[in-house]
Amino acid sequence: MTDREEFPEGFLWGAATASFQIEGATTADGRGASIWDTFCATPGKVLGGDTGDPADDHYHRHAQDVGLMRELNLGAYRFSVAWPRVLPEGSGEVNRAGLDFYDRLVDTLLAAGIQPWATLYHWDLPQRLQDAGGWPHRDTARRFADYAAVVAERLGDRVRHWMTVNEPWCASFLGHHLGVHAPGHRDPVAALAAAHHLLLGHGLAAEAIRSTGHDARIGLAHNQAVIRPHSATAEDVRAARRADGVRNRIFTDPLLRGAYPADVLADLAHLTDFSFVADTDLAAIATPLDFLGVNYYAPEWVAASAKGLDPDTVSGGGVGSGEDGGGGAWIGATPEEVHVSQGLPVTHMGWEVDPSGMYDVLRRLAAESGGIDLYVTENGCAYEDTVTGDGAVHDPDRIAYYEGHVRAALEAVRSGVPLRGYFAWSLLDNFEWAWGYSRRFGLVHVDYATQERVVKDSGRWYARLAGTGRIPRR
Ligand code: GCO
Repeated sequence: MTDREEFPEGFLWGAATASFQIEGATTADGRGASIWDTFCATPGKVLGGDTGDPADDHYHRHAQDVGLMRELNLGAYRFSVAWPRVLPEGSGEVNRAGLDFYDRLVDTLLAAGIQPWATLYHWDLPQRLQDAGGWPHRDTARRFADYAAVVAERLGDRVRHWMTVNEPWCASFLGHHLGVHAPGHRDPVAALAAAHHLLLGHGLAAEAIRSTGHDARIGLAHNQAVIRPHSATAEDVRAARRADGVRNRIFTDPLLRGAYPADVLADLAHLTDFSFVADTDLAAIATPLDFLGVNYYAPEWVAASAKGLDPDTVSGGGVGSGEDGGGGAWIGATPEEVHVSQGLPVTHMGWEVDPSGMYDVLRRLAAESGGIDLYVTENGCAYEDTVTGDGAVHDPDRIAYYEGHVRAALEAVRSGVPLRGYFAWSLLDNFEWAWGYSRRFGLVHVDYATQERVVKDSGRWYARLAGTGRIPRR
């Protein structure tokens, strides 16, 4: 290892996106409807009534965007496959035109010397499967494995790295408990069943991918929260344990240990007896991971109650690690438990900027995951951007965010964490879920009216980092 500014030789630098957030073309070439198309069409659910069109029209502009990836010196590109493009009804007949798009994308990436890293589920469940019960319904896990097999059969000769599910916490709890993501339900028991079936779907899909016989390395992208007690009181420490259980360990324990944590089962006993878990499920979920993807944005602080705290600094539990949870109590929280902001600088999402959380999350997951490779599969920030008269986007805050978090990641690597790569979120400004197009995370600015792309100063900074493995001096 060289000095404190340089990553190890071979460290992988990439950028990440997701199908619904960038592709547009929501009805092109046989694509079926997803739950996010339905959610967007439901008045009041998405800011400004924004939808998945036009997004970045990536479906038609992928070759141009791969050119931008080359300009940024990316070694890898993390994208997601839209299930409803491949199986418009969620199961049954394959839409060849849908698969053909991903075929073209993969070939274009390989021709550019960029590794394709594919996420199979980044929240765009086919509506037809939602109509049949969605993730609270066990059969959806099996349909997911069938879909994974179709995609892996077609792309597995060229795609080596697979993430089955992106952020099961968001898909289950934001979608089924807080209701701020599709399908917009507020049913804690259904949310817990959805969380379980997303994990089961991961396990079954991993088996399906491996059964193709292609050389596959399989992981999952988990948004592990860094949850800190607001104070050292026993009550706040207990609140942090409880929040950590339902935010993190309810996923990492089944994945890494093959069991749900006893304290979480006890904390949730008033809601469910977990009878939706079948005898063979946890063995399937705990199938060995080849790597673990870590999506990290911001730490969060919790307290047992708002008593004595500045009311302007507290919000309902359940606002996970930087996700737009929007308040409400996290699963199983007492009515009093809250999140407490610390008055740190915030991004345009209102997420507090504290790079030490990156070091903490990597150290913790390295300790819990038994030495498997870790990749930061998402890290980035939203700030308000404008294209200046000289046709540039000057975004010093975003550069500062990346520099701080990449430096923290390097410190983790120097401490022995087996972090093998980092994917910036995101390559392009894109559809930020319930925030619509109002939040810009891209290294590249997108004018949604003209579809013009402009590489931001942060994109130029990242290109120097990705091209040298050294943290650029400013
Ligand atoms: C997530 C998703 C991304 C988001 C990004 C910013 O982590 O929520 O994977 O789709 O857009 O994280 O919120």
